[in-house]
Amino acid sequence: ENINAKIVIVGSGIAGISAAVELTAAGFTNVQILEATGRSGGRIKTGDNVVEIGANWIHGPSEENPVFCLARRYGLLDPEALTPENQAMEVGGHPPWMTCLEILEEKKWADADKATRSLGFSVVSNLLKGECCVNGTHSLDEVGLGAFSLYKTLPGLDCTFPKGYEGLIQNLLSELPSDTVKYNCPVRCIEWNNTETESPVIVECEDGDRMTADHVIVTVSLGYLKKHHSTLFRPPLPLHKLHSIQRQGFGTNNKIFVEFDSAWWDADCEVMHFLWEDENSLVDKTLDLQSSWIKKLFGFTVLKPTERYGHLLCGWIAGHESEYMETLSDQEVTQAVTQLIRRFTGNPILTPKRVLRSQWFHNPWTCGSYSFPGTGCSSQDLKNLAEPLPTTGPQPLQVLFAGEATHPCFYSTVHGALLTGQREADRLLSHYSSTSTNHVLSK
Ligand code: 6YU
Repeated sequence: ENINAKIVIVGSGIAGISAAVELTAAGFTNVQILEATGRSGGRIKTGDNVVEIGANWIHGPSEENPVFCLARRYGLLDPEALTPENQAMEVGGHPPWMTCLEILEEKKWADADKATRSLGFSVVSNLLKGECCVNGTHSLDEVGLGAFSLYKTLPGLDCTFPKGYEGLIQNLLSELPSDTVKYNCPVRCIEWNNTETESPVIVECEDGDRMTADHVIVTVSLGYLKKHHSTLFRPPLPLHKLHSIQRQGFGTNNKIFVEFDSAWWDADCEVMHFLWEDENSLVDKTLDLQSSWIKKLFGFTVLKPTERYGHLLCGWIAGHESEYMETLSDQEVTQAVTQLIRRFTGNPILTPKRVLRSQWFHNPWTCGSYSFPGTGCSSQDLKNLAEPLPTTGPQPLQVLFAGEATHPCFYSTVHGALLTGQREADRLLSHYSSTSTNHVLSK
């Protein structure tokens, strides 16, 4: 059955694309994605040498994970990732915290000499920096513990896409009519509740182009919403929704890739952590960013296999220091990273061949990396973020909301984002199936 309702989707990331695929497959014939940039994928972005600038892993690759199922269907995974053993692996939580708890164990702690205590603090401080990267936050003080427990992990040992995460995007796009996505078309304003036009929503693009729609699915990042909500919606968002947008956290996690001609680390090395002797208190001091931003980098992971990546390290850095790093020139970042590596190895001539960093905070269409539950944020806030406008009345569901930050337990992930696109498509589907049932009944 064909459904003619005009649907506009703002954003061609995984949430927008999954909504379009679902709607198109269900018979909606008038689906248009408007994308601000010249490419699809948003925070899924693969660079040269299969380097992932954005999302890296399938978190919890097992049957319940729709990204895993799609990647398997499209033949995008290594054989190891498909094994039942890999899918059954329960990683749960963060193993380094065991070390952390052991260090802090009361008796050991009380008996420890000054140097051991100081080392203990340096280790904990480093683990906290890593945890800031996982959460995409400046400091764990900004993360609400109540909502933190909402995040759900799935079984399966995290795996990557050997040919790049963007393969998933390309495969999904091939399921859509070729003109579904309009590129370089930033949406400036969504006017809803219009009574003069036949369709209740008018979408205005940056170039002044205006189009009407029956429903608009907004998939822009939470960072973008926080910054632009007041101009993006006319009339403005209801206060309860706005407050939830403000309460939910959105921060920065960036990667710094560093390539060498040959490996100076052991063949079995997977991750290197940098511990600083002077970090013997866990208080977040506002340091001189210019001279000490690099200390926020918790360490490097070694990209494997070498045949695929060469001798490549990936550094991780979150928070304000990460945002400051984005403002530096390539040369300044290279210099800071080179100094760091020389200092920690004691080798004064180690020189990277190439350095490449992500800049998610200054990307005007993302404004950061991903969401985290802010302090004071509850599961009700997550519900409010996903709530469509309006929910009732003669013309409900004019503006719908999808995107990673709107998932109640898989926020900050690709599978979470994908499921939210499907959720909003399903919402429209059931709306139309119930309205058509009404027609049948009223005949
Ligand atoms: C995952 C991973 N991963 C690393 C880094 C980043 C992210 N994620 P999009 O932004 O993609 O799409 C919106 C589109 O809208 C976009 O194309 C815009 O250009 C467009 N747009 C904006 N404004 C517009 C306008 N006005 N008009 C028109 N268009 C407009 N996820 O599963 N595995 O390894 C990582 C990682 C550096 C930046 C990640 C990872 C997050 C995902 O990338 C992200 O959720 C989705 O791609 C978002 O898709 P979307 O469609 O919603 O938006 C315990 C506990 C705590 C909880 N956290 C633990 C989980 C850890 C999360 N891990 C992440 C880690 C890494 C390394």
